[in-house]
Amino acid sequence: WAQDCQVSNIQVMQNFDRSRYTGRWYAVAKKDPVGLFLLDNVVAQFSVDESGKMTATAHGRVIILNNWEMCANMFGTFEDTPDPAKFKMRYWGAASYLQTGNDDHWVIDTDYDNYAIHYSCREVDLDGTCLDGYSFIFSRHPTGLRPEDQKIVTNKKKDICFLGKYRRVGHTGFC
Ligand code: ODT
Repeated sequence: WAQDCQVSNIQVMQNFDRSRYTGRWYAVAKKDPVGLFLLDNVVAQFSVDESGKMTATAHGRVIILNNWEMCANMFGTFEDTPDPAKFKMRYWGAASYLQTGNDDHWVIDTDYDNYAIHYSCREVDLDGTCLDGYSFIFSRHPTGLRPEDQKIVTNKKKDICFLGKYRRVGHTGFC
């Protein structure tokens, strides 16, 4: 099908299995939203609680008040939707001056063991395309994506109309 960049037509992971998604994911690339927050050294840890709800923690280097660099510890709870791969993520920081919000959180694709592609559109334009969104490419490996996963990820970046908009997310040990 022709890729038309309509947010409502974006294909997400089929039969998403939240329990296989649990554990640590290293961000290797990010497409930033307007007013970016997490800069680098981003690691997310997903869990499923007793009631089956997905939760997560994340940390990453941020700069707040324009010049104060710190490691932000963040928390998120995920509200289910009729599509098992689409969630609403409510998030907040360990400290009150960190960002809070309620974003869409879609899992576009994952093999659970190596790579995952996350997508969030914060603002849909009048024409149905995404005006302000962000996306993380995650790897189970702190060293990055395996060569065999890179093509899959590139294709998915194209499908979500973010190809060429990512930057590499480094892991320097700051957090
Ligand atoms: O960094 C930005 O520019 C915007 C994103 C800020 C959201 C950070 C909230 C993290 C809350 C804990 C959840 C972890 C799950 C992370 C998975 C994907 C990225 C939100």
